[in-house]
Amino acid sequence: MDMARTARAAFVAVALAQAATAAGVVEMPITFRNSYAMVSVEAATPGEEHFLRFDTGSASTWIVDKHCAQRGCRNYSGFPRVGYNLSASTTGDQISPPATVDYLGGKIIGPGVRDTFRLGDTTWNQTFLMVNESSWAQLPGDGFMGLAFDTISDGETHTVCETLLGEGVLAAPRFGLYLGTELNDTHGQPGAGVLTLGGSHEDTYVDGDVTWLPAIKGGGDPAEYQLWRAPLLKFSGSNWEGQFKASGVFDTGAGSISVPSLDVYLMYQSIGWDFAAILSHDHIPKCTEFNASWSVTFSFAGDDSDTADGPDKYRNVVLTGDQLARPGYANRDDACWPPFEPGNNDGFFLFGTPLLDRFYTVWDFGGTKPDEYKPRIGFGRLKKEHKPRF
Ligand SMILES: *C1O[C@H](CO)[C@@H](O)[C@H](O)[C@H]1NC(C)=O
Ligand SMILES: *[C@@H]1O[C@H](CO)[C@@H](O)[C@H](O)[C@H]1NC(C)=O
Ligand SMILES: *[C@@H]1O[C@H](CO)[C@@H](O)[C@H](O)[C@H]1NC(C)=O
Ligand SMILES: *[C@@H]1O[C@H](CO)[C@@H](O)[C@H](O)[C@H]1NC(C)=O
Ligand SMILES: *[C@@H]1O[C@H](CO)[C@@H](O)[C@H](O)[C@H]1NC(C)=O
Ligand SMILES: *[C@@H]1O[C@H](CO)[C@@H](O)[C@H](O)[C@H]1NC(C)=O
Repeated sequence: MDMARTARAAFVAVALAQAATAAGVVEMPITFRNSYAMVSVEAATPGEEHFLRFDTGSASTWIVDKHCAQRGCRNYSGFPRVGYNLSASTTGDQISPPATVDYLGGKIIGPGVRDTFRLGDTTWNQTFLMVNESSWAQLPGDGFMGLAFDTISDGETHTVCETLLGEGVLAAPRFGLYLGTELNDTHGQPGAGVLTLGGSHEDTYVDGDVTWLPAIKGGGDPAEYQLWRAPLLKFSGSNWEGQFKASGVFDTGAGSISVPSLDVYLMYQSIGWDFAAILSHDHIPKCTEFNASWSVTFSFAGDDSDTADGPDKYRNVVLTGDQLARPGYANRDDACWPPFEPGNNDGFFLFGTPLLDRFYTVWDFGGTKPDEYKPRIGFGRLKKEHKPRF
């Protein structure tokens, strides 16, 4: 160990800790607990470590309070929870009355607070909801860290990323995500996965080029960036190709690839499968049917999608059959989950972890201030050694 360097590093760390630091790039190792991907952060003074589920499909950051963690909220997760205690923290303040957040799958209530967050050498003031009611009974941790846009965060709170961006702490206005090789349980330690705030690591993880999907606004009046969303123009398999206009939302908090109900039959038809037979259990997909001889391509709009058939009309995200295999369907090791689920009737495709954990993804704001944002989402094929294992 080079002592001179260590001493210098310690000095720099102390200097940085005094201001809202300029660490530049913040690495958050990912721990899987019962298939939930979690990161940890230290909050309050004195600090306590909290495990948070990071979620690109929502924006609020929240932590259960002591009462909710100890008795007040149901916990069927098998993991204990650490609650946040505002009155025990010398740096915490309440900033707003209770807000309610409704998710697909759960609901929370809690007032907004501001307190110190620490990650390695980086210390900053973070706003979040201090939750006293949560229906996330299976959540194997203390809360969420929302990675969608500030425009939809609740209770006068701001997202972790946009807070750090606003403070000038991040080297680049983006985060990079590699979910790792083990996607169920990393046995109390972080696995290989890492969420990188302020940068991304294509050189380490990506084989070939990154495919960038320009993101679009959606919701709000006037329209604003709310979710990581891109226009989907067609999907195609070996058997069928459909042109249409839908929106694709990328959501690390979703455990499936969910297709608008009206399109799900066609989606299966595109790979030569009959969805009716899957529903009636006449076709229980075997894992051997998921092989590299077939693929499904999601074609998103490129930059000049409005100029008819320009060379950059489509940006393709391709999943081969083997990449879609997820064993365990019908309680059988040799059967794999049907790869697409019928979803909502609102015309959007929800791309959850079955797609996102197959790629290195980069979530780029494209600017440091909201009025400068030009967001895009990057997909890079994983190098062989970084592919998830099953
Ligand atoms: C949550 O689950 C853990 C692990 O089973 C347990 O220790 C804890 O008591 C539970 N909490 C509640 C409020 O049930
Ligand atoms: C995932 O981990 C849980 C908890 O350790 C275990 O009960 C379950 O069998 C695992 N599932 C798979 C598919 O490995
Ligand atoms: C919260 O902190 C206060 C002040 O330190 C303490 O009196 C109280 O017991 C703590 N509450 C819980 C539930 O731990
Ligand atoms: C957090 O906010 C408090 C109160 O405004 C301020 O005194 C403190 O310096 C801030 N800390 C950081 C790390 O920005
Ligand atoms: C949670 O806090 C709200 C607002 O302070 C309150 O109305 C509600 O009763 C609390 N819930 C529980 C379970 O304590
Ligand atoms: C590959 O998958 C296709 C479609 O599910 C299937 O018809 C074919 O038999 C599989 N090939 C092998 C070598 O298993």
